[in-house]
Amino acid sequence: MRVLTGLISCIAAMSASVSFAQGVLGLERFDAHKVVRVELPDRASYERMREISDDMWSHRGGPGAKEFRVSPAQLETLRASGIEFEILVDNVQALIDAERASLLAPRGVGADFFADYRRYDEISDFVDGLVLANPALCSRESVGFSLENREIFALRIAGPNGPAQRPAIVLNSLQHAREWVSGSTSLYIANELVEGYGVDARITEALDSVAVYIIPVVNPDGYVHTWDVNRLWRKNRRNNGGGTFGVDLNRNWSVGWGLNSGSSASGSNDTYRGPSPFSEPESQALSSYIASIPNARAHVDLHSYSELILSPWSYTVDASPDAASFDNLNAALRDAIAGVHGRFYLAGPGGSTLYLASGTAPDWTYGEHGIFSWTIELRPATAQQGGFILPPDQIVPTGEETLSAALVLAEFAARDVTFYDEVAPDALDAAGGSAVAVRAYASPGVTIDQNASSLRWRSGSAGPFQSLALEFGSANLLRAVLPAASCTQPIEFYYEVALDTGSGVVIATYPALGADEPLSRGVFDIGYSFDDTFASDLGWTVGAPGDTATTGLWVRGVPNPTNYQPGSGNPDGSGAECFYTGFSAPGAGDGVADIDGGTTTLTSPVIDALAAGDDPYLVYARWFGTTGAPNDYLRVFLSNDAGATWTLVENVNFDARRWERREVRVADLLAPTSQMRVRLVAADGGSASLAEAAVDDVQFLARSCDSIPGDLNGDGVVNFADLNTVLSNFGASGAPGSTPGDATGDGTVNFSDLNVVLSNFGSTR
Ligand code: 0X9
Ligand code: ZN
Repeated sequence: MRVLTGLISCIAAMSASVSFAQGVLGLERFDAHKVVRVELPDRASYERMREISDDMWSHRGGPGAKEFRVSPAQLETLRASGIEFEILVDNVQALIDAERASLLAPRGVGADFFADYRRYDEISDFVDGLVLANPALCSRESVGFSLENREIFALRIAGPNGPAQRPAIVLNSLQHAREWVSGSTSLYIANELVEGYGVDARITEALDSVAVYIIPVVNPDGYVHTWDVNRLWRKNRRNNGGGTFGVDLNRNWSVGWGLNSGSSASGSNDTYRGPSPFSEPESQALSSYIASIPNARAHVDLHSYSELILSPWSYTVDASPDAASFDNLNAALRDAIAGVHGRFYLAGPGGSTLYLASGTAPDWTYGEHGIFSWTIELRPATAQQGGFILPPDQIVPTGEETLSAALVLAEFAARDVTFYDEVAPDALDAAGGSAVAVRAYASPGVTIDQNASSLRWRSGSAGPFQSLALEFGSANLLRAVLPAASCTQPIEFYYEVALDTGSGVVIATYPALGADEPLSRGVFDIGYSFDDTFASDLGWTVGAPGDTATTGLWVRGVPNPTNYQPGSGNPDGSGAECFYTGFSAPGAGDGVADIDGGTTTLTSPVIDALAAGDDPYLVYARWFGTTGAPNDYLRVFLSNDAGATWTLVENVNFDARRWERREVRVADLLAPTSQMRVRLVAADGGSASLAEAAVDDVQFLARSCDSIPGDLNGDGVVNFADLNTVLSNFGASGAPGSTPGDATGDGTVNFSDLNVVLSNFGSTR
C-alpha cells in the first residue's frame, strides 16, 4: 500500500505542477486585503459588520468576537463605522503566495500524500488506489455529479468480520471549496482506517462493528476553482445570473432553509442559499446518498477553520430534543481531540454558541433522519495561524486528532445505548431514601422501553437481585430511590434498560457486566447536622471583602439553562433550587450574565458539624462551566472557627459542566467543630471567558451502624414487619447473609430466626 501511495503521489505531483501552472494566469488576487478581529457585542453590530464584508472567516474567541476579510475599501468603511477591530493578517495575498510557492516546489519521489494539499484528480486517484489495494475493506461508490459534471464519490470502509447490516457513520468534507484541510482530513481518516485494520485493535474493532462512509469532495467545481482561479472561493459554481456565481451548499439543505437570519437571498453573497432547498445537484446528491445509507447513526460535516465542534441546531438558538445527549457527545469529541495534540476545540450547539446558519447539512441529517450530526471546524484556531490557508505541515496533526474523534463516533454508533454520569452517595442511608442515578440515551433508531427497565439491587453480595422502578427525568436521567436496608452489609446494584432496536428487544446494563460486576455502596445510619437543598434561605451570605466580580454574583433560585449553566439544581438531590452565579435569560445565549471582573463569594451560616456525630462528612454537589480554564475557577473552602481561617477543599479550575457530588471526611482536612462554615469562591480570571458556577445539596452528616439483632429491614426497630419477613419466608434457604428472613445468617429461615426476632421484639437503636 505504501508503495502504491507513493507512486500515485509521484505521478500526481507531476500532473499537479503542470495543470497548476496553467491556472496561475487566471488567479484572482487579494493584495492588501486584511483579516480583522472584530468585537460584535449584539445582533445589530453583527449585521452592520456583515454589510461591510460578507466574508466571515471565523467565529471563535468568546462571545461576539469574529474574524472578517476586508478589502482596502472595506477597511475604510470599517474604520468609519466605530466597530472595534484588530488586524490579524496584514496581507491575505502574501499567505496565498506562500502556499502557491510551496505547492510548486518539487516533491520528492514517494512524497507522503499528506505532506501537502491535493487537487481534485489526485484525491480521486488516491481513493482508487486505496480500493485497488484493499478490495476486501473498501469500495468506491458514486454519490452523483456536480453542475460542471464532476463526480462526487464516496469511499465505504467496513471490516469483513462484522454483520452485513451494521450501524454506519458518515464523514464528508469540502462543501466549502476553500476549506482545503477538511478534504485532507477526511482522506487521512480513510487511509488510517484502511491501513490500521488488522493492525490497530481499536480500528479493527470499530470497522468490524460499523461501516464508515467518507465523501471527500462534496463541491468539486468549487474546489477546482480554488486551485485554478480564486483561492478563497467558498460556494459551488452556479451561474446565478446578473454576473454573480455560486450557491453556498451549506445553506441549501431543507431543514431550516430560507431564514434571513442565517443565510442570504442574494446571489452575490457568500452565504447565498439558492432559489429553493436542494436546488443544487451537489447538496441534492449528498442528501440522497446519506438517506440511502442503512442505519446511519452519526454524521460529521468537516469544515475549517476555528477549532469548533458544533451540534444542532444551527438555524435556531433553541435547544434540540437531544441536547443532553449532544452535550455528552460534544464533550467526548472535544476530549478525544484534545487528547492527541492538546488542542481544545470549543463545543456546543452551533446556533447558540456561534451564529445562526440556516439550511445546513447537519441540521438536515439530524432533523430529517435523527442521525446525530455535527459541523467540525478544523484547524487553525485563528487567522493568525493562516485561517483557510493552513500550512501543510498541519495536515497530519489535524488528521490525527480528527481520527480520534471519528473513532469516538464509530464506538458510539456501535452501541445501542450510552450510559454516563453515574452517581451514588458514598454512604447509603439505612433508613432508605438515598437516590442513585445514571444518565442513558439510546442511539438513533433505538428506543428505551421505560416500563421494562429497572434498577436491580440487593442487600449484601449474594442472592437474587430485586427490581426497583426507575424514574425517567429530563437530560437522560434515570433515577431510583433505595428502600430501607440493613446497615450491616452493603447494597449492590446495577441499571438494566430494555432497548427496542427496531429488529428486536435487547437488554443493556450499567455497569456492562450487570449482576456479575454490580456497583456497591456501604449502608449506614446517617444523621444530618446540616442539610440544605436551598428550597428556603438558611442564612447564606453573598459577598466577602475583596470580591471584585461585577456581574454573575451568587443568587439562590432555579437557574436558566445555557450551555454553561445548568437548568436546574442537582438532579440527584431534591428540588430545582440551588445557589448559582449570574442570571441568564433562556435563549439569550451564553455569557449574557456570566461572572465578569473577578471573584464572587458565597458563605454558609455557622454549622455545628458535631450535632449528629463526632466524625462528620461534608457533602455537596457542584457545577462549574468555563471557557477560561485554568484562570477561571470555583474554589471550595471549609472553616472550623466560624470563618476566621479557611482550608481549601478543592479547586475546580477546569470545565466541569455537570453536577458532581463530592463527599469529604472533615477530619481529613481539619478538626471538626461546632463552629464550621463552608465557602465557595467563583472567579472569572480572564477577560473574554465564560464562567458559571452552582452549588446544591450541602450537608454535614455522620455515619454509624448500630445494628440490632432481628431488625431485618434495618429500619431501627424490631417489629411486625420483621416478624412477617421471617414467617413469609419460613423454610426458605439461600445464600447466607442475603436470604430474606434469615436473621442468623446461616442460609435458612427457621425457628432460630423466629427466636431472634421474638426475643428482640420492640428493641430500637
Ligand atoms: O457557516 C458555515 O457553514 C460553517 N462555518 S464556515 O466557516 N466553515 O463556513 C458553520 C456552520 C455551522 N453552524 C453554525 N455556525 N450555526
Ligand atoms: Zn465551511
